[in-house]
Amino acid sequence: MRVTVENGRAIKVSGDPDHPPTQGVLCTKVTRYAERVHHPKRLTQPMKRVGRKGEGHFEPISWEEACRIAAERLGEIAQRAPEAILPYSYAGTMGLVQGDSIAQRFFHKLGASRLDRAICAAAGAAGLRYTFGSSLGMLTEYFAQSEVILIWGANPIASNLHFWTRAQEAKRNGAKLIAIDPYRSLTAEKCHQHIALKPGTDGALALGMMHVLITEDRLDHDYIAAHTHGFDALKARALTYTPARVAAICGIEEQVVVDLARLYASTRKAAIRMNYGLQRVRGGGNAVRAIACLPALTGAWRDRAGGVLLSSSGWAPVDANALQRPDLIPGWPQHQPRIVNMNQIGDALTHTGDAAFGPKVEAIVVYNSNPVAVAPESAKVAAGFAREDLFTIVLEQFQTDTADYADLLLPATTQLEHLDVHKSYGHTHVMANLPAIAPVGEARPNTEIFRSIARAMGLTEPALFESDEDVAAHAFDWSDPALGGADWAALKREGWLKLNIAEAPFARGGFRTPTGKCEFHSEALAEAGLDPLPDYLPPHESADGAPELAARFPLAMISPPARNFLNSTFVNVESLRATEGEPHVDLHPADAARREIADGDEVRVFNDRGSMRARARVTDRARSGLVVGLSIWWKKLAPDGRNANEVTSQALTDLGGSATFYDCLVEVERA
Ligand SMILES: Nc1nc2c(c(=O)[nH]1)N[C@H]1C(S)=C(S)[C@@H](COP(=O)(O)OP(=O)(O)OC[C@H]3O[C@@H](n4cnc5c(=O)[nH]c(N)nc54)[C@H](O)[C@@H]3O)O[C@H]1N2
Ligand SMILES: Nc1nc2c(c(=O)[nH]1)N[C@H]1C(S)=C(S)[C@@H](COP(=O)(O)OP(=O)(O)OC[C@H]3O[C@@H](n4cnc5c(=O)[nH]c(N)nc54)[C@H](O)[C@@H]3O)O[C@H]1N2
Ligand SMILES: [Mo]
Repeated sequence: MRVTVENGRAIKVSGDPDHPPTQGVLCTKVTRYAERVHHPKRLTQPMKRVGRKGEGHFEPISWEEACRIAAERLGEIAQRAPEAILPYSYAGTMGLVQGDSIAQRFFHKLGASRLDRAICAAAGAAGLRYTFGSSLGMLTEYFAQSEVILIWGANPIASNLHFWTRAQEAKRNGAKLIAIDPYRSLTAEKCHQHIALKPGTDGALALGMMHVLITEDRLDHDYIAAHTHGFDALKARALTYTPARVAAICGIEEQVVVDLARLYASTRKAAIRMNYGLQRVRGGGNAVRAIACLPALTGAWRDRAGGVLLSSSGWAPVDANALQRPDLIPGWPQHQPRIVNMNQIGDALTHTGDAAFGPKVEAIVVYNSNPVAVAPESAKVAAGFAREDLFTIVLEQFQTDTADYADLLLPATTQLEHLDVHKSYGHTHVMANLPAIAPVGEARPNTEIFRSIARAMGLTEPALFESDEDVAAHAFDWSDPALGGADWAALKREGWLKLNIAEAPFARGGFRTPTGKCEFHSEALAEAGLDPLPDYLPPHESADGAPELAARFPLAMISPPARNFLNSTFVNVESLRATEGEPHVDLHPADAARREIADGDEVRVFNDRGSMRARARVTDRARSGLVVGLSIWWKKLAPDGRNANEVTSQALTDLGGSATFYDCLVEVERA
């Protein structure tokens, strides 16, 4: 990204035309980044709460005073019960420096609780890890040469524009594009075919495809023999998934399953772009694993335009230990502080503490995240944050729904103001993020805020006081061949570096699993007491998984990203919010008619966990039985002060402990 600066203000951001993966294009929301940075409501001073919790009333204080208050409260708790302190962070910035470097070191040094950062991608990451050994996949540039592209649980026009550019290039060259998504998304409507399966049934569809590949012998036997592990076991499993059975599970036609498998096997230039949308359900880890097995069955990996991509982040040799220093934990590794899953923050903050859970959470420090808006079962999350006896520090750029609950609200810099280094999960370049302008107001980088608090606490551990430059310089294992001998100075100079990865990375095997093969059968899963083979697991909340619940709440709700928002970021940027309008839910005409709901009616979406209001759009974009509420709205910018996470659940996925945002039964009525 290039920034145009005038008199110390960023007036424009634009894509860097020399950067191969993005080719000078920014997505809609990020083109508005300068508007966000200089927004009149940017937080510019440290503040402390006045008035009741959650009211959002603050008064400005000095940084010195803020650090003194933080140091006193955290210091007192750390002496008595360090695990009563909990950090909470995720995707505000995914930079390696402003994400989890000094912050993690600080919490490790205190012996605080650890956070399982599983709100987004953990099920898919586990699925890939058990199959390929890491989050590895096809190189994004070669999708342009594919002949068949399955866009599976992904909406790249909204959420991964640079991939969509490649897919369109392939389309112009004659490739066939197939969207697999319960919803006719912006992307699905531009594909040649849209397979609208029931949410959470992707694992069954992949196993049904395998059934056809096996029974019609559309397999690459040499590839399977040389580079895969456990084919006979997988075959036995897949043979139980006849196209008829799969069609019934997925709510699609039997012939669709057969044709999809045949088309997929018709060329080695068959590419799959999965994305995380399909793994936010109970069986998400297994679904990713099943899909990840497909290119090894047909030998698509032999061609650089064949294979599968969910995340490419594992190609970057990030040195997590150097960044985060788990060795700073007192008593490490014998002593391992408890781990709290961030998806269950509602339960964690409302727990009074016992032997199994450990101490009650007394302090939470939130940075790079807006849990009151983004975490599931929001009423519980808000109830937790509303506790008068919880000491809450929020590092933020804006007064978000979460910031309203802070005792201390500390102003943080944006990417234009601080130094960082990034990997990607959609392409295979690493990038330096250099500050373009001075911090706005008194804002400080996350790193500097944690250094300041550590100093006020009298901590002396040198790792807590390393500069951002020093942290960045150690973010990668520079001796890794993927970096081709480069170092931080080179990365800073060039802005970005392409990782050295073979064009067709698994053409000759070389998976990073214990067997070195693509593991259809995983010994590691068996050892963990889990199913060693991929399988279909019905959603927690579905007619198959919970018939009584489904009788009361017959509609499946998903809440994928709106095009103009980035999770809950950008919702407060007026120009972008104006384009999204107001919270909507899309409902199929048959479901609407049954409830006497007309297009444009205000409706209430509800289940036992809570409810939200939205404007109904009656449209066959949603398959029957499905409700779609594009997200993630700031609660306080929605007419009823609520968003989709009022109804989502804290239940976790099969693998990885991920959130199950799209595994959620509701009922809808006219408000
Ligand atoms: N504009 C925009 N871009 C973003 C984001 C954003 O909020 N806004 N968020 C970023 C982040 S953090 C992430 S993780 C990615 C997420 O981006 P994606 O990985 O693309 O995931 P989602 O948008 O969650 O879902 C994509 C599609 O999956 C569909 N889907 C839902 N449930 C199922 C299912 O069970 N099976 C199948 N096959 N499809 C299903 C949804 O209808 C949706 O169209 O995008 C990133 N990019
Ligand atoms: N219903 C529903 N819920 C979802 C999802 C969904 O699809 N549906 N998607 C889930 C997914 S995939 C994800 S990744 C999570 C994302 O959830 P979060 O990680 O909470 O991401 P954001 O909502 O973007 O909020 C990030 C906050 O960090 C702040 N921020 C940005 N940069 C910095 C910085 O440098 N320093 C500090 N201190 N703050 C900064 C921003 O101002 C913003 O308020 O949401 C999840 N929640
Ligand atoms: Mo995410």
